[in-house]
Amino acid sequence: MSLVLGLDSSTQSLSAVILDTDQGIVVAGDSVNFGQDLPDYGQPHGYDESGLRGEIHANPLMWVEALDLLLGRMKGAGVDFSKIEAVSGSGQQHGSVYLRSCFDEKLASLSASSDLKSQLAGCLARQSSPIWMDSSTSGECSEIAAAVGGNQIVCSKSGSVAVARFTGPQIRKFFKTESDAYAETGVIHLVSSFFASILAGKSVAIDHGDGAGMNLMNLAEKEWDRDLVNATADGLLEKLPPCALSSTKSGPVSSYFVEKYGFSPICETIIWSGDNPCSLIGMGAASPGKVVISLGTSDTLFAAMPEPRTDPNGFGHVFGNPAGGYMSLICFKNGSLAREAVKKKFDLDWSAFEKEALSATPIGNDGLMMLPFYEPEITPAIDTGGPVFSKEGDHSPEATVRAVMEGQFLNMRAHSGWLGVDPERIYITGGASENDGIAQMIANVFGVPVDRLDVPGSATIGAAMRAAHGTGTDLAELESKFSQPKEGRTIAPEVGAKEIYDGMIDSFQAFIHQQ
Ligand code: XUL
Repeated sequence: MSLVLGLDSSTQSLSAVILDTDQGIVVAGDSVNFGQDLPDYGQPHGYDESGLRGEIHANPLMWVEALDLLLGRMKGAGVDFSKIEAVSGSGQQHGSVYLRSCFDEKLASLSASSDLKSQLAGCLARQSSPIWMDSSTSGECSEIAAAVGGNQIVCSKSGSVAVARFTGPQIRKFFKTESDAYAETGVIHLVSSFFASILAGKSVAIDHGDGAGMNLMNLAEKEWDRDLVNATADGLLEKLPPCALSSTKSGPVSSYFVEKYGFSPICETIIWSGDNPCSLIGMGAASPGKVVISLGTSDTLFAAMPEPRTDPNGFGHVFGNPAGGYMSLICFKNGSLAREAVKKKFDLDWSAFEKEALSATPIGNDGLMMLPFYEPEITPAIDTGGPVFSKEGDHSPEATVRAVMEGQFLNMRAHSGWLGVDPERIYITGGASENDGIAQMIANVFGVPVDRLDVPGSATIGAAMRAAHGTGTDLAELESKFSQPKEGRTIAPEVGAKEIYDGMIDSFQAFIHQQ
């Protein structure tokens, strides 16, 4: 028996899974929902909803408290952490945590008789963490791009044009608006490297997968890019942890976890990566060929890339592939948030959402199109102030359900052409991927069969697979055990559907451009 632990700190929850890599089975798992389990933070969806002008932050102490809660709950349920041989994790991308210089020292002397939150609270140089949903830094993006000679240069160096949610522009805003707190900051971590540091009991590196989502890392050199760093904020290089390969070991787990939860003192920690790079591993898509759509708070479309290739329109990104090489990613902010908004408006349950609405309406929705941008969208970067319909009037719940889904996946199709891949099959993951109606919609819009994997939670599974890979297990062997499509659940496109969507894609794009 060989057990590994994977953790995933996503927008709305912190989840854990334990894999037995010899037997190829999931042996335990649990999850803490920030809004439901830690209501005192007043962040029902995992972030502060009162931010102005596109500012979206979360409380890093909530994440820290969730870690104690999750491990305590699992231990209480009988999980024996002493058998875990390695641990790694996955974090929502781009979010950043600002820590005083005492962070490292504090981590080395954590006492198991207290909790993480009360011991780490004093280390925060900034009380809140900007997360990936933040769109408040367009001014800083322009300043960074101008300082290095334009967005083409930012993109050729970092794999993305300067992007509002990326960490560099967020750091620049902090540097400009809270210069004293910036000066007091000793180290800036991503969500992933922050958690990895807590587990290792010392400040650890940022991996190439998540590091590429900062507009600070030089993609070719896999090191901080001096021009980008200097264009972002004074003295930043000294505040950044090193960049490292995703498979880097960071030593045995901190004694805090040994004493409090019974981990073995020789349990190895592997640095964490971003949720999308971890999902690439969990989906068995580390080698080029598989296209994945992840349906979470955000919807993303990603694939491993043989060579880095950037999006001429500036929406797509190139990140490091945790297995080596590169991956492409396109992120759509209005994922489950938009689907939930429609469900809530009409008080629908999942079966209504899935079946009745789609069977009651024709493919193409009689020409009714919707831009489902409840929140300012990332791809395309547009703020419509809410959903926009192509026809006026009161639309029925059924037509609205179809409209939100057709809008989401037509938008995805319209913005993924630059990848230059013509998938023969699409693999889907994330909470909403279990919904057959959504799976059918994706199959119809893209005109290819859609598959789901046997085990849910590809980011968490991918994190656990990375823990095993980092300690010597062959990735192909792990994929053959944990990344297999669920038998009998392939969804084929309906006859004639693709042709209808082929005919709609130009008018959908024109509809976007009218806004
Ligand atoms: C990717 C992105 C989101 C977050 C969500 O660039 O911003 O998918 O990683 O957790």
